Amino acid sequence: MFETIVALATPPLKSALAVIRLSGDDCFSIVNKVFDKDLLKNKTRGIHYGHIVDDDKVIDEVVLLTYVAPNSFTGEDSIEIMCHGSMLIANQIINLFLRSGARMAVNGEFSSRAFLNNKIDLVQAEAINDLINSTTEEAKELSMLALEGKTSSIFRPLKSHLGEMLAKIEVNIDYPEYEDIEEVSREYLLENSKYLIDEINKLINQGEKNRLYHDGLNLVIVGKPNVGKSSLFNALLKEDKAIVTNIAGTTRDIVEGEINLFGIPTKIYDTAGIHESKDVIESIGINKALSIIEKADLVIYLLDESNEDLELYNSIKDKKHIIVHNKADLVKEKNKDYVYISALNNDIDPLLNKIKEVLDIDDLAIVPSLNNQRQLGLLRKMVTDLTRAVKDLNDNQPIDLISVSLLAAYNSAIDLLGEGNKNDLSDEIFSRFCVGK
Ligand SMILES: Nc1nc2c(ncn2[C@@H]2O[C@H](COP(=O)(O)OP(=O)(O)OP(=O)(O)O)[C@@H](O)[C@H]2O)c(=O)[nH]1
Ligand SMILES: [Mg+2]
Repeated sequence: MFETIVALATPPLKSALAVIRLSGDDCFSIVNKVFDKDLLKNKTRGIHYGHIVDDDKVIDEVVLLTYVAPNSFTGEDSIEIMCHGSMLIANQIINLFLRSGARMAVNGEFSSRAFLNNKIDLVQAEAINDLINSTTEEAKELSMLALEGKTSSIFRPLKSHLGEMLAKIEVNIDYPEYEDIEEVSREYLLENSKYLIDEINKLINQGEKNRLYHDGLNLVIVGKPNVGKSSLFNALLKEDKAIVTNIAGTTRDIVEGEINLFGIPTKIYDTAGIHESKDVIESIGINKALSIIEKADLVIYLLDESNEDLELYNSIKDKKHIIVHNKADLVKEKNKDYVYISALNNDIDPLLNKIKEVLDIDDLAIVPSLNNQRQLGLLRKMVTDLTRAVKDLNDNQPIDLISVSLLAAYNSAIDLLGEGNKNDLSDEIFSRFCVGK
């Protein structure tokens, strides 16, 4: 029994049309109370034109889409109302439904109902939110793969494989007296645990790469004064945003910009040139530059023909970084191992190619992947549990003990798809969604 929920599914702004959504056992009877046609006489999936009325007063002329359980997104009886896109009208209609017995939906409650009613698994539910938040074509494609269930279906066979191993152990432990039951061998468990570890590690690698499409990338440009950081920033942004002059110490504050870098939503930070400075303002800028390195997923350490600054190099060397030589137009003899660019001339392709290489983007074809923190965390936990099983098998530990580790891995697989205790999971995950989704 599900209470009937209602929410505005479109943005709360003036627009041509607004969509109000209801879902739950009573939605036909609730809407029927304020609609000037009888929806209960013939409860079917359909489109209905009519008026929303409050006693005799017409609130709006609307079109209703009706869905009958289980053939709806949520798996429940659902109705979508298209009204005129005035917030006054939308609020009046929603208030009528609230008075008639519906309650306001909380964030993500429609998706959470779809999940609770087994219309979608948890990976698909998370994809709905990813889809809405996608800012690049690639991120959208990844979300669609997950929403269509393709991502879950690359994982399900691994879960079944593990389930089969556990079932074999179970039979052996429960019925040791039956001689005709094939004894589960240590070799079988070892071989299959190793196989699963390899396969899950492949999923983790792919997920880590694809995660960037959703999470984005922070790219920080650092270097000594005057090497051309702001020029490179502008070239990447294709816009004259940062001030460029031939005076060392031009950039003081951090300048930020956003670009779509091979489908990855990327924030770029231009920083003050790092050197010993007595100037108070410049020193603050330099400290800001050093602290933003902490936030970087990728640092571009820009040099010109002047010497490298070892101290600066030390502060970035533990980060993923690329050393780039700017002002290639002035260089007579090039070192074949260096990445050369000329920011001034917008000649930055060698850097873009290097970024692709460092982020392994050529392999980043859009394939189904488990790529959010929750999913990756559970995959890593599975690897840890399976690795313990392998170690215990090698140490000749009892099969009971090994089954504990395998069962722990299996439970993570269940959590990943959201097949365990659904109510435990849903609140935290769905609270990140929009209302009406
Ligand atoms: N020849 C040449 N000059 C360049 C190139 N890139 C930048 N410059 C020049 O180098 C000078 C400094 O450029 P900026 O981009 O302001 O350097 P910056 O690293 O941001 O400098 P600060 O903000 O002072 O740290 C300017 O005169 C640019 O025109 C390049 O590829 N070739
Ligand atoms: Mg600058």
